Amino acid sequence: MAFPSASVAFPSASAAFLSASAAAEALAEARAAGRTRPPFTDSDPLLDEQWGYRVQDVDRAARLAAGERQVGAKLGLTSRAKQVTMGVHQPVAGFLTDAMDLSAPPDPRPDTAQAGTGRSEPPVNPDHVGRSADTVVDDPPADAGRGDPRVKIGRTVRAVQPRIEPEIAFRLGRALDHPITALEARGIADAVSVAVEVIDSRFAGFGFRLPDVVADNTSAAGFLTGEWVPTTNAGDLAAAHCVFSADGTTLLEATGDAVLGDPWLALVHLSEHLHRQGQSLPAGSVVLAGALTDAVPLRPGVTYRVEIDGLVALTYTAPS
Ligand code: OOG
Ligand code: MG
Repeated sequence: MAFPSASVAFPSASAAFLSASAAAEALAEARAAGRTRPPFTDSDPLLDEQWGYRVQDVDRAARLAAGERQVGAKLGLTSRAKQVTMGVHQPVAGFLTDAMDLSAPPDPRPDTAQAGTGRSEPPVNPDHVGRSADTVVDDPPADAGRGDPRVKIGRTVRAVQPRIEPEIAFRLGRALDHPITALEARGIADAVSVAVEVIDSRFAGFGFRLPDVVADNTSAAGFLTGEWVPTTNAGDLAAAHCVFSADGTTLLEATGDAVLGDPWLALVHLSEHLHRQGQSLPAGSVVLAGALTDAVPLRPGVTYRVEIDGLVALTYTAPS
C-alpha cells in the first residue's frame, strides 16, 4: 500500500481542531509536572494569536476557579531587545494572579525571597557576568526526572527554566476599561515602581512562536514590585536609566524608552488589547510594562537588583 494513512497525509487537518481547552489543559499539566512540551505551532502552523488568547481565557478561568485571584496584567515583548531574542516581533499580553506575587510571605523552609533596598552585596558569581538570554539555552535541571525538577521561585511557585528580567510596574488608580490615549495614561495610574518578572516557559529553551507564548500566558511565572512612587514624582520614565545587576555586577542596562518608546505607552497598548478582548482591569491592579532588557537565567541564591532613575531600587534574592 503506497499511501500513508490519512492522519499522516493531512497532519494539520486533525491538529487544526486542537481546542483552546485541550491546549490549556496540556499546558496546565506540563506546568504542574515541571515538564516542557513541543510548541503547538509545530503540529499546527495555522494557529493564530487569537487562538492563543482563547487558551489564556480558559487558563485564567481555571485558575480563578481553583482559588487564585487576578491582581493585574502584564505586557511582554515591548522592547526590541526582547523581541529580537525571542523571535516574536510584537507585544503580547497576559494576566497576573496573587499566586505569582513573589512578595507573599515565605513558607517555613529556609527561604530568602525578599524585596527591599540596602542589602549587603554577596560575592560576584562569575557564572552570571555578561550573560544574556540570547546566548543561553536552558537545559532542564540535571535532576529532571528524579524527584521534582522545578526550581522554587516563591512561596507556591516553581519553574522549570526560570529567567528574570527588569520591568516598570504601574498601579491603577482608576479602572482601565476603555482605550486610552498617552495623556490619559498618567491619570489612570496612581503610582509607579521598579519590578522584576520571573518568566518560565512550557517550551524548551523558550522556543515558541506567537500563538504558543500567548497560550502559555506569555511565560508569566512570578513578579515582584518595589516601593510605589506617586505618578507625579516618577519623572520622565522614557529618559530614566535602568541598571540590572546580579550579586553587585552589572548584567544589562537600558533606558526607559526601550519599552515602546515610552513606558507609559504600555498602558495605552494594554487598554487597546483589553478593549479588543472585551475585558477590563479594576482600580488597584498592577500592570507590568514589559522588560527593558533581555532576561537572564535565574540562579538560586543570587541577589538581583534593578535601579531605575526616579524610582526606588528593588532587590530580589532567588530562593536556594
Ligand atoms: C515572553 C514574555 C516576555 C517581557 O517582559 O518581555 C515578557 C518570553 O520572553 O518568554 O514578559
Ligand atoms: Mg516580562
